[in-house]
Amino acid sequence: MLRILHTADWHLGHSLHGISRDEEHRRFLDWLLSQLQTRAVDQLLIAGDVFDTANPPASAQALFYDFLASARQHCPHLGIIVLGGNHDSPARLEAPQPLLARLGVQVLGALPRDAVGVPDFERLILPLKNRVGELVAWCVAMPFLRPADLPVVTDADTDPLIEGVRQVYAAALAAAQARRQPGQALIATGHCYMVGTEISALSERKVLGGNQHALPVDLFPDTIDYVALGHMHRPQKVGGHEHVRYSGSPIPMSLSEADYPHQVLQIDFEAGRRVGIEDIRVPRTVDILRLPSEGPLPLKEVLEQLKHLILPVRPEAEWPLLEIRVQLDKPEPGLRQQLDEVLADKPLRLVRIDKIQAGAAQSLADRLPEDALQGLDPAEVFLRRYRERYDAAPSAELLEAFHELLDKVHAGDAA
Ligand SMILES: [Mn+2]
Repeated sequence: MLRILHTADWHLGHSLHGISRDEEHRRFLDWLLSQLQTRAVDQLLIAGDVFDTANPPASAQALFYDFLASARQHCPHLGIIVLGGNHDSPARLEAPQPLLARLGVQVLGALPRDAVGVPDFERLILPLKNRVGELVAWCVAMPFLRPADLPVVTDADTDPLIEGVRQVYAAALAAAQARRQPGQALIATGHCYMVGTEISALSERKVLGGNQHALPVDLFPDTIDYVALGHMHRPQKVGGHEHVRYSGSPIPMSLSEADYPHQVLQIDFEAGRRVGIEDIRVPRTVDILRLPSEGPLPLKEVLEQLKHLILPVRPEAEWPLLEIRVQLDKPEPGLRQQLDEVLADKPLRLVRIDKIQAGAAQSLADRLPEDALQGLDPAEVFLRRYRERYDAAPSAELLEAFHELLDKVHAGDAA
């Protein structure tokens, strides 16, 4: 028997419209620790984006290391594998490895290389032991792959990025197969964007230079018993494959992710075979309210609704985050003040006002407060403008073209 818990995309250190998520993360980690104990989990896989930024705040690092130390203390047999995501700094994630190895934690921030810079696929292959110390599975512990990690592919008929990733996985899987004995399971990880995944949230940054490089699911041959993926915040199976899964993030990373089911996955193996996958809902500490729930309404109606809103009393750290959607037919300079007045005695935190100007063809900059505009992702601005203009979502091709342009702009910034 081998029991694995798969999670990803914690984004420790995240803040949403200026509000710290530390308390939500702390509560998630407490809950996770209790799950690891009561479910007698053998191995915890964290498939990338542990931190929200390459240089996470001290509070986020403290949360992470406190969790790892507590896990060691309360679950002495637990193995933990930490993979770098596109948000993580590989070097920063790996820096405490000498210390963490003694706590049963293996960290792979980026594709490992030997002293002369040649990829060392053997180091990606980690043995997984069960409670009684038997080696029952192998894990191809693949972190997020950056373009510089990939071999140079010159075949003009293939996409060099996709083909490069394919070669890296093929080499690593071959190394794992060489060690695998009958009765041992094979597990792989990845932090990547796959063909057939639902691109929904704008908080999911794209991988490998754009969504056009979505990876095909046949990257993972049937010899693999389970693929633990990170990067997409909505939990999902890839291309209908039961065993190729994104766990999703444990807390919503943007207001638009409020309705996702937030969960971790438990996968059980018996004699080298996968015998069950269970999703375990993460309890939500802080609710996200988007009002009016039926969509933007005129200010008078919005104020009336808010006035009659009844909410349970909670500690301030648990007050719901509120987005208000209001329809305006003229500029309302006193808007924020009117909303603040009606919300003054409510246990709520207003984080965003979505103002829809009836009819007027204005720029987003005119109808959003400056702080809201700065908080917007360029892709979100594009999507909103497109929706305003054509009353529909842009096609996948158009979105890809947009991301390609965005990459070129960013590449120009970096140069
Ligand atoms: Mn990611």
